[in-house]
Amino acid sequence: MSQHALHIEMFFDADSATFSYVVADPLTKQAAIIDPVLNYVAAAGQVSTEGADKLLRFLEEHGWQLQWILETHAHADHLSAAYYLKQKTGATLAIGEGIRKVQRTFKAIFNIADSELQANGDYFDKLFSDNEHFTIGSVSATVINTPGHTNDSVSYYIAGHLFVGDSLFMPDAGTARCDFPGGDAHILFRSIQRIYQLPDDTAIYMCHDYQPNGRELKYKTTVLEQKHSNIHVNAKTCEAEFVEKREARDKTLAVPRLIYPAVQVNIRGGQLPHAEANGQRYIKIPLSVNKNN
Ligand SMILES: N[C@@H](CCC(=O)N[C@@H](CS)C(=O)NCC(=O)O)C(=O)O
Ligand SMILES: [Fe+2]
Repeated sequence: MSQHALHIEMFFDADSATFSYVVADPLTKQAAIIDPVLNYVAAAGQVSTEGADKLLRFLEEHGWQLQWILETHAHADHLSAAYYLKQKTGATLAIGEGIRKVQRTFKAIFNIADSELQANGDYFDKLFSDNEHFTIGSVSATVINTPGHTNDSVSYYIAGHLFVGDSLFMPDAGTARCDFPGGDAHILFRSIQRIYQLPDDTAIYMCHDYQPNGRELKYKTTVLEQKHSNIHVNAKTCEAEFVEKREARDKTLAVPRLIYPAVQVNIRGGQLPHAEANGQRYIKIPLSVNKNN
């Protein structure tokens, strides 16, 4: 196995505070991209691919081929560049099998026709089950289901490196919110216990960092550091204590700025909604009307 040769490169999208990663096996020149971001200006409805093009340039410069596009979950805060990258490279787009539930939930919310979304994992090439193994070139990787933030959340364990999506954040930021449809703080706690079973020196890579108290940007920590000092779940925290803390914080959080555009594109694997009869694609926003007004 070429564990020693693994190359991990972090890319940061400042607009959504999202980390994307290129994980490559230089021996076989095969690579994966985790959680790529599609740039989006909401007011203008303007989609562009600068971030994804940077990833493609990086692969090209190294002579690496994109084998996998891996989503840790259907993101609610940014659009995914997965479909764009898939079109450009022919790579396999994968996500956890819980995406079916997420698709079902949001298909109803957005009133999407069966002809456009079946909610059976369509739009993705590969649905991972819990503990499933796969390889990036000659490097072996394992999928660990880590739901709680969303139903489809997974972490990718790749040769001693764990990409946790939105479950844990840096120790001083704690954990991801659990108040989206399908989110559950009890379930997130149990997912985190699974992560804490991994060896202490396992490197943990964030999907976001919101830089609490204005500290410098951080994207990497270890299982040991999390167990020692995560402000929401350390080695001694019990489930009830976590759930109380998590739910209290969730009540204070605003709806993510891009939740509607992001979710309706990301349940389609990063594809924009079908064009209407006039050839134009639209993003839908379900309105909630205050009856007192
Ligand atoms: N202000 C950000 C918030 C994004 C957000 O809610 N992020 C989720 C992950 S998708 C989260 O867990 N946030 C935790 C927190 O803000 O404490 C936005 O509007 O996009
Ligand atoms: Fe998220």
